[in-house]
Amino acid sequence: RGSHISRPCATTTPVPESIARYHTHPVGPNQCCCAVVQEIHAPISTVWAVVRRFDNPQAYKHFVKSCHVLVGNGDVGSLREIHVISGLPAACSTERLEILDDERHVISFSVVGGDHRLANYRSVTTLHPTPAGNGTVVVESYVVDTPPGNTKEETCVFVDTIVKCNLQSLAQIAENKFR
Ligand code: A9S
Repeated sequence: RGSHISRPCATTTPVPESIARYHTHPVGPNQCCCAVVQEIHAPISTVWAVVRRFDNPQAYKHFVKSCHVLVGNGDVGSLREIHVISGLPAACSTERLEILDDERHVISFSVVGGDHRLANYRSVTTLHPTPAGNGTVVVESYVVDTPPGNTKEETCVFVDTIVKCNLQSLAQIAENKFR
């Protein structure tokens, strides 16, 4: 894709090659790409049941006030419109489900509209068993256009903060369900 170069997203926690391949995105010169890793003390099946619901992101994303499915039944190609709580530099976002793989536990969506500054946002979330085998490691990576007036670093700090909040909330919910 022109000047887009595929490379694995940067993480502070190292991830094995077998996982990194899901988080290798084409990244343009005016885009940035980062990834967040979260360990959850609950089985993959419990975490996946929450994460796979494209129609219900507000179950764990506290910034989402409401979600309406515009097109589809939660299968690939479905479109949703989310409205976000006040205090954020946005009110709504239109998002398309890109991948939903119940075997490999991969979900991906892209932002196709809205009134925010995260143009061309696309994320991939994957679930993996912890080495001990009774927990889940969540890896969520994203690519996004660097908004005019911001640096790549600023953009990654902003988005990482949101994704970390989402994954910490996901951990709490899954751990409470499993307990
Ligand atoms: O929803 C996600 O999985 C991740 C992010 C980073 C969502 C960001 C957001 O919905 C806001 C929270 C409203 C922040 C969008 C698309 C733009 C923002 O500015």
